[in-house]
Amino acid sequence: MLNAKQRFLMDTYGYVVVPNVVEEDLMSRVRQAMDRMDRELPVHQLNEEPWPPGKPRKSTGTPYFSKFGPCIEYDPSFLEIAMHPKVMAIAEDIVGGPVRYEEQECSINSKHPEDDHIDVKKLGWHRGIGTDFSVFNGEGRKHYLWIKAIVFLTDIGPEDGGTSVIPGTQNKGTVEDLIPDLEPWMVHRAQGPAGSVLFFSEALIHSVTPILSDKKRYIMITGYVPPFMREYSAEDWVSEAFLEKVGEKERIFLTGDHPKRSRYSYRRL
Ligand SMILES: O=C(O)CCC(=O)C(=O)O
Repeated sequence: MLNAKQRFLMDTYGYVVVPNVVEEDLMSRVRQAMDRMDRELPVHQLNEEPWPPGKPRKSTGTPYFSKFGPCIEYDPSFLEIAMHPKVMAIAEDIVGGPVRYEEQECSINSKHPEDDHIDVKKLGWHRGIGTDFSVFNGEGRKHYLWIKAIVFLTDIGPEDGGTSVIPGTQNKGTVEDLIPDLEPWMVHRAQGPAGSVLFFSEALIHSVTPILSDKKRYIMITGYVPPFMREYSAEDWVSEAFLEKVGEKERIFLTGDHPKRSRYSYRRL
């Protein structure tokens, strides 16, 4: 559960970084699986063919940036980190009820030789959901319908490529209107020691940030929604073969289908 300060930060800025969430043993297994995936998967070439649901893919692959998604089926530690009890408890607290898995991506990045400063106007700003329908009020507080949790698998300091966000944009503002006049002080960069988790509303405008230090950054990103929301894209669905291999608790999380509760019984206590 978020404490009062963390709830204040979430509601004011649209994000919060919670320290000491994930243990080193699990992070180490996840990093090793990511390194293996980096060696094994070729870079996906865009073509017209639909991508099979859940099949792990390297969507970006340069010497400085490898991004994978979907990835949850690649290694058991990926589902384990998505369902980490502390991460799930905070995700449910922010969303306001049981959560369904929405998507999972992870990335390994390091400094590009040409990056020596950050120009905030040139970052890859985006959001996944509009401000109007990404939030609801319940029992005196705000809840967010689509959130992401980014687990820092390595320490992230000021120069280490922490996710850039424009605080407050979970409530208002558009990329088109804000970016031409954006100034560095309007941007926060999420930082914290390994094991911290950045939780944010997908309505918050955010971006990958160039790394200026010589540190390699590993992060795991999982999206959470209430069970009644539809999947963002067919590629993020998990495969039937994967669902057959997991237990009931995992299947409920991955599909949103509960044997005893309809999807819309959410929050009907
Ligand atoms: O890599 C990051 O820091 C940001 C990831 C991102 O932009 C996203 O999850 O949409």
